Amino acid sequence: MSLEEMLKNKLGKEIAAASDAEIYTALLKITKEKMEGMEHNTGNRKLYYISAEFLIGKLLSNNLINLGLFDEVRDILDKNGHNITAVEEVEPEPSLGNGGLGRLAACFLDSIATLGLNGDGVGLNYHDGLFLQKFVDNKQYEDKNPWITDNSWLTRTDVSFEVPFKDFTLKSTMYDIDVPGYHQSKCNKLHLFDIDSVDESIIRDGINFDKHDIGKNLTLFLYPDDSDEAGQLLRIYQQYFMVSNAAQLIIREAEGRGVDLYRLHEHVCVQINDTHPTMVIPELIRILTQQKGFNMDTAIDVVRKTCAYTNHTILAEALEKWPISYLEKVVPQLLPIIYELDARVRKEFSDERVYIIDNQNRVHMAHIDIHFGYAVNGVAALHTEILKNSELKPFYDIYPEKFNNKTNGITFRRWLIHCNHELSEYLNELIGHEYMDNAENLEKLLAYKDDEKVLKKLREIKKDAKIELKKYLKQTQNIDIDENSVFDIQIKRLHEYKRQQMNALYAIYKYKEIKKGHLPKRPITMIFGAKAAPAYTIAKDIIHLILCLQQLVENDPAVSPYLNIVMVENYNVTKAEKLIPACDISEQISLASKEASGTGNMKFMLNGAVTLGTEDGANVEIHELVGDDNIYIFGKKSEDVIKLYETASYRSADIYDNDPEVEELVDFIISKELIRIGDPMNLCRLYKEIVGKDWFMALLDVKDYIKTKEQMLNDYEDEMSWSKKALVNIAKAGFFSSDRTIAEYNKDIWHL
Ligand code: CR1
Repeated sequence: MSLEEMLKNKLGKEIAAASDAEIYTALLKITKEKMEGMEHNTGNRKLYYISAEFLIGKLLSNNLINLGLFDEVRDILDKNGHNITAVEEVEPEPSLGNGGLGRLAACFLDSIATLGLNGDGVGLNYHDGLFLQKFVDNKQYEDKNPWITDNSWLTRTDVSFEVPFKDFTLKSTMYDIDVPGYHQSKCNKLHLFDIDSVDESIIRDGINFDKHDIGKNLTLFLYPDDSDEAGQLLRIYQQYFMVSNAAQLIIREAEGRGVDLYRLHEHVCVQINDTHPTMVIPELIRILTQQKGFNMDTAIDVVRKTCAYTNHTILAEALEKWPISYLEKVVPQLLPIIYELDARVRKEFSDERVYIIDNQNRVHMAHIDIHFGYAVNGVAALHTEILKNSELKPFYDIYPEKFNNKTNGITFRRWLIHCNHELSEYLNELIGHEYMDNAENLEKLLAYKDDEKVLKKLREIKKDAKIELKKYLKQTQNIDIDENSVFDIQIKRLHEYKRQQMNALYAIYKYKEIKKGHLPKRPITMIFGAKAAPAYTIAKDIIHLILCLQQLVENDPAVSPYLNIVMVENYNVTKAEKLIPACDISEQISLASKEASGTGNMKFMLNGAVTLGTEDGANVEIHELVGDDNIYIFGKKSEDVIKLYETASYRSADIYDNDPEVEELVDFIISKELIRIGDPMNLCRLYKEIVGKDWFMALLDVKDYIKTKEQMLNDYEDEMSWSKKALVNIAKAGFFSSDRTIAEYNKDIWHL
C-alpha cells in the first residue's frame, strides 16, 4: 500500500478534508507502527544511558527523516492542500529536559541508533516536565507543562518492577519511545518509568503541590523545587526510582539473554549522565549481593567494570552531595553499601578530599562514580583538562587511566536537515549529500569560500530564515522584528555564569548610545530565550531586567527603530529550531572555565552564525577549527579566571568604582526609567549583586565584550566577507556531529 493510501485509510476520509490535528495523529500512528515492526539493534554488549533528562523535542519530523519518509509525506500533504509545518505545530513538545545535558542525551540516542549500536535510554516519564514559562508583569511565572496526550509517542509496556523505599513500595510501569536511526533498518528504545498512581490534580496555582505525597507526585515534575528538605527528599525518591528500575531492567534483560551475571560487565555498560543516576552503583551492588548470591568483593568488582560517568559541570551546586540523614529517610537499604564503599576508599587513600562521606555526613555522589566506575569523561577538551588539573585533580592523580575527553556533539538530522531545509538542500546541490552520513564532508564547502554566487545565496537563505522567525514571533508573541536587522541571539538556561546579565549591560550601552544620537548603521535585534530555575532568585531578577529593557526600548520611538530586544517566552527545542537558522551572532559568553562545553554554539555554527564568545568550553575547539578570522573571541582566559578564584582577589566594586563607563551601565539598572517600568525590589537586588559580588565576573569582561560586539556589527556590513565567515563555520562544523562523539564513546568506553 502506498503511504498516501495508508494515510487515507487511517484518516477514514480524504486527506484534503482532514484537519491538521487529524493528519498529525494519523501520521503518528503510521510512524509508530513502522517502528514497532523494526528489530532492535543487537550486539554482545548493551549500553544503558541513564539520564534524569531527555530533551527529545517534537518527534514526528525527525522520525520521518530518519525513516526516509519525510519528503514523501511532505509532498503528499502539499498535493492535498496541507503543509507539514502546520501539522508539526499540532505536536506537543515533550518537556523532559532543561538544557544542554538533556538535549545531549537526545542527540546521543539518535546517533547511537544511527551507528547501529545496541543502546537504550533510561529515564523518568515526568507528566508536567520542566515548568512552562510565562511572562507576567515582566517576570517569570511558572505553570505546569502537560505534554502527554491520548495519542503520543509513548507506548505502555507490561514491564513493571517493585521499587522499595523505607516506608512503602512503589510499582512501576515502563513506557517506551522508539528511537530510529537515520536510514537504518533497526531501532532502539527510550524507556521512561512511571507510576500509575501519579495524580496531576494535586497541582495548584502554577507548580505547587504537596511534596510529601510521593505516591501521587513522584513523576509530576523534572527538578521539583529543592529549596527545602521535602523537595530534596523528593529528588532522592525520583533518582532512586529511576535507577532501581534501570538496575532491575538491566539484570532481567541480561538474564533473559542468558548472561552469566558474574560476567555482566562483558555484556552490559551503564553510562551515568551527571550525578543524578549515581545510586545505580550501590543499587546494582545491593541486588547482586542480596538477590544473586554475590559476595561484596565480586559485586563491587563487576559493577565497577560496568559503570562509566560523564561530568557536565564544575559548578559545585550541580555536584550532588546528599546528607546521610536524607538517604536514611528514603533508601536506608543503600546505606550499608555506601558505608562499605566509603570504608574501602578510606582504607586505601589518606586524602580526605576523595572520601565518599565527608565530615559533615554528606555523600558525594561524583566520588562514588569515580571510584566505582571504570571511566570518567568531560565534555570538551578544556573542560576535561580543568577536571584533571584542578576540579578533580586528587582523583586524576589516583586514576589517570580513567579520565578521558569526549567533546560533545549534536545530531545534524535535527539541527540541520530538519530545522533548516533550505540550507541543507542547497548544500546537497553544492557538495552532494555525503555529509549527511559523514559530517566531515561538509568541508567540501570550503571550495566555494570565494564564490560570490554561493556567498550571496547563503545570505539569502539566512534572510529567508529571518523572515520565517519574524512570522513565528508575530504569531506566537505578537512581536514585530525587522528581518533587515542583525539578529543577535542568546538562548540557553538562565544562569549567572552564562552571563545573560552582561548581554543586558550591552543592551543598556546600546540604548544609551542611541539616545546620544550615535545610531547604529543597521538596526539590531537582540533575542534572548531562557528559563530560570524557580528558586534561583538572581536568575529571575535577570529575566526581569531583560523584560523591562524590552518594554523600555519598545516604547521609546527614538530607540525602537534601531534596537529591538525580545525575550522569547518558554524557550524550548521547538523554538530553538526556529531561532538557530535565523541567527547572525551566536552569543557564547560564559565566564571562561565555567561552561563545560555548550552545544548551542555548535548548532549556531552549523547554521551559519558567527560566534561571539569567550575561550570557554567547546568555543575553544570552534576557534581552533575556524581560525581567528571566523570567530570573535574576547575576555579573560580560563587560567586567569581560575587564579582569581583561587586567590579570592576579584572585586567587582573596584571596577565599578574606578571605571565611570561601567558604573554608568550598572547604575542604569536602578535608573528612574527602569524603576518606573519594573519592580524596584528585583532591580535593586540585582544591582547590589553585581556591584557587591558579581560572582561570575560580568564586570571583568564587559568592556572587552562591548568592544568586540561593536567590531562584529561593523564587520557585518561587509556582506561578502561576513558571508564567507558563515560559510567557513558551516564547513568546519562536521567535527561537532554527535555521530563522531558517539563513535568515540564506543571506541574508548563502551566497546559495544
Ligand atoms: C553544561 O552546562 C554542556 C551540557 C552537555 C550542561 C553544558 O556546558 O554542554 O551540559 N550541564 O554536556 C547541564 O545542563 C544541568 O547541567
